[in-house]
Amino acid sequence: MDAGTGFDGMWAELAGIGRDATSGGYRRFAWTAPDLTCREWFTAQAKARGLAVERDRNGNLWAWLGERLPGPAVVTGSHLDSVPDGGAYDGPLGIVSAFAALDALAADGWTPPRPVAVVAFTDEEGARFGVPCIGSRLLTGTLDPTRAAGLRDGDGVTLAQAMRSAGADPAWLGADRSRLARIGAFVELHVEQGRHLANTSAPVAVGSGIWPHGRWKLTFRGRADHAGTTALGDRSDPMLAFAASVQQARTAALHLRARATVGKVTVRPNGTNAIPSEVNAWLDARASDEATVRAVVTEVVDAARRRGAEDGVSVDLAEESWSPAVTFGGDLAARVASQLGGVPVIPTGAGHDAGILAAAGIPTTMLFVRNPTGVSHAPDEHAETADCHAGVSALAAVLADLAAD
Ligand code: HGY
Ligand code: MN
Ligand code: MN
Ligand code: MN
Repeated sequence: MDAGTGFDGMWAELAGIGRDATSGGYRRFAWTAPDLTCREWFTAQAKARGLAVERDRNGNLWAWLGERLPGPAVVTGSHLDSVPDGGAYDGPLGIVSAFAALDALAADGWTPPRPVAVVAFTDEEGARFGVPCIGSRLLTGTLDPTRAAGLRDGDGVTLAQAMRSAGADPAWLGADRSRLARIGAFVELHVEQGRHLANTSAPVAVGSGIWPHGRWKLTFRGRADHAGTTALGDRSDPMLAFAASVQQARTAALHLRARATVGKVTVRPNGTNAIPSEVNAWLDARASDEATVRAVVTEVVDAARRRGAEDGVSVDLAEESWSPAVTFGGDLAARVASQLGGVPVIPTGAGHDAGILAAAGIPTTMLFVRNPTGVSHAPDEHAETADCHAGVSALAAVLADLAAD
């Protein structure tokens, strides 16, 4: 069966959910209406294939083929949620490709000797509640369920409230060790977020690992006052220490060969003619090793505090999430690469649920589909249909190979 047959129809359906007509980007935040519609789509696709569907204690969706078969499960999947104005492929490509790969295998008469599952992890981007990979972190016991339940979105709604509003019970949030123990291998197919493949003839690559990375909240507290009547010498303007932090993030990233981004800021009271009382900014820092990431954060905070000291502005730092460096199981990555006929093996600076499972000891690898723009977390993210089909064929081959163990 041509891998594309099942893919194209599913892709057209899913790509229409949660797309913002103005920006062309997606706004599928965890437990909001677009996310719930995507979940309904997932459930319908699974049922249409006779797969047993379940939502686990943490809100992750699982579609099982041969659930009662003996042996460790081969699991594939990704996420359905997005960043604000995200691209179409980040997450959904892995889900649609998983169903399409099972279609292609079924059409070739394949029946799994072991359980196989498609999983949609909840809230991978952390766009609403601030912590990425909430579903896989809770599954693996690497996120405290009480902290998770109490995480608030920009409107003050907690994760627990959002789950209840969607008919899910947050009381059961927590490590799911028996489920984790059932996973023999995990493969996540994902659009490449970057340009390793863009200038090559390879439509698909294998992931070698994920850079360590984290998120920190910086709080700058000054004193609100009138923009027109307050002399400069009388101000405690938190915006200045904030500006110093952003400038230092770039300076540090340059000389430490790291990546640092401040993409989210809130200002209180946020008035054109009022000196702010408080600025909150979120730093995303990543590098090839943990020490370098931490060095970036230290430089940023030190620069902010130097400026803050001049203005009587305090600077507080809170680590919101940490994702350790991950090397995908050497034998699994090498095996997948050989299975696919020697495709490139590339690292990624992007975080994934695959990284969380790998860090929990699950044999894990990733397949990346070429992105000609290299752009991600933006509407210009793209993958050619032919490359998506190549990804489906590669995933089908890998799933069959792993299930044959
Ligand atoms: O932020 C990331 O690295 C991923 O796309 N969630
Ligand atoms: Mn992403
Ligand atoms: Mn992703
Ligand atoms: Mn006034």
